[in-house]
Amino acid sequence: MEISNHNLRKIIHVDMDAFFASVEQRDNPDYRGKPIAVGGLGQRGVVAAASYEARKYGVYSAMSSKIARKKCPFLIFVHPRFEAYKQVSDHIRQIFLEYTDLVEPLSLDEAYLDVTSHKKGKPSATLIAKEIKDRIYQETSLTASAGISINKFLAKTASDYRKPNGIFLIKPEDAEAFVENLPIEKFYGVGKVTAKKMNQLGIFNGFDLKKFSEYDLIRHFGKTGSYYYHIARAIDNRKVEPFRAQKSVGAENTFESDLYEKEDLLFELKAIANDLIERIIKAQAFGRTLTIKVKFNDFKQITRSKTFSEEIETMEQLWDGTCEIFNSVDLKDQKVRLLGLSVSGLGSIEKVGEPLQLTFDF
Ligand code: DCP
Ligand code: CA
Ligand code: CA
Repeated sequence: MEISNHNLRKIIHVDMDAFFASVEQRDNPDYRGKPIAVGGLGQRGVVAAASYEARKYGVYSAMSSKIARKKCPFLIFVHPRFEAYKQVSDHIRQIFLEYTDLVEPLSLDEAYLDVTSHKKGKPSATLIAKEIKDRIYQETSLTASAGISINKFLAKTASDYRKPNGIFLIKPEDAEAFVENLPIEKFYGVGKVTAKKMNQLGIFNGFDLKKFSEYDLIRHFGKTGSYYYHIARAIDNRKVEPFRAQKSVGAENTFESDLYEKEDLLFELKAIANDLIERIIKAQAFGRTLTIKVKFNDFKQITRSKTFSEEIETMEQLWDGTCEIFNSVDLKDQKVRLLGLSVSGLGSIEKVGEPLQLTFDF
């Protein structure tokens, strides 16, 4: 597929280096330059984070402390301090938000930023990423790695490419070749088990992956097959969703007196839908599943849902969907004391292949 410079986005992925371990080394001069493991305490402990010095010995996250100790006899085990990590996490998030509102944290130490349009008047996404890295270092004394590209998948892959303290840009015109040469185990979303299964199918890099049809990949890997099909072609149209952690967004109203007439109920429902669409747009929280909640005057409650083929992004879509579901609800001649509407199914990995229309110069 041809990648043109029109309809492209600018996405940055930032990920802190050896996060928990680096915070401990920062706050404890004794640990600096030494192999340390955060966590892993106790008989059956597991390493949460390993400093880069420890990694030289082959100590990694999720390794049992027993094995870690064998690999590195001088390894220093350190108790985690989650408040300290949370504080850094909040701090870097504030930095990100100075550049764009479209910040989607993936975990405490990493986030996607959509800087297609941003708040600082910078000429390039790479300069923004560099400035963010510098500011993180100046303000927290910690290093981060950043990846820049046209979508989430490529930006995430890029941030990993020059770790630690690295920055890497995958240019639009290089994206396909980059993915073709990428070893399959380096693909975000391909774990050890999947990598092994892919190897058995003769897939060792992006080039091999591209030889498989979407149909065959879905046959072998289920729904995720579609994700693999698209990322093999450097396509990932998932949006950066600031409120991704949020699973649903809703609005409801309890009436001053119970309602009975259908037209009264529809009138109230429309007001609730108006509230909801405002929240959806504000949070950029688009989902495909719409749920109506009805609480009767005896406090019994029912919910009815429907999943639509498209995400609900406009009042028209929301209202059409609401009427469709509401008309199928049997109210059994009972009085209603509360109505609610919610949208769920926000931002899923299956959306990678959906078309996206945007215009800007990279
Ligand atoms: N973490 C954890 N358990 C794991 C993996 C990670 O508790 N199995 C915690 C500790 C890490 C933090 O999450 O410091 C961030 O995880 P990353 O995967 O980003 O790894 P690091 O930041 O430690 O290292 P890297 O420099 O490779 O990003
Ligand atoms: Ca990290
Ligand atoms: Ca991380």
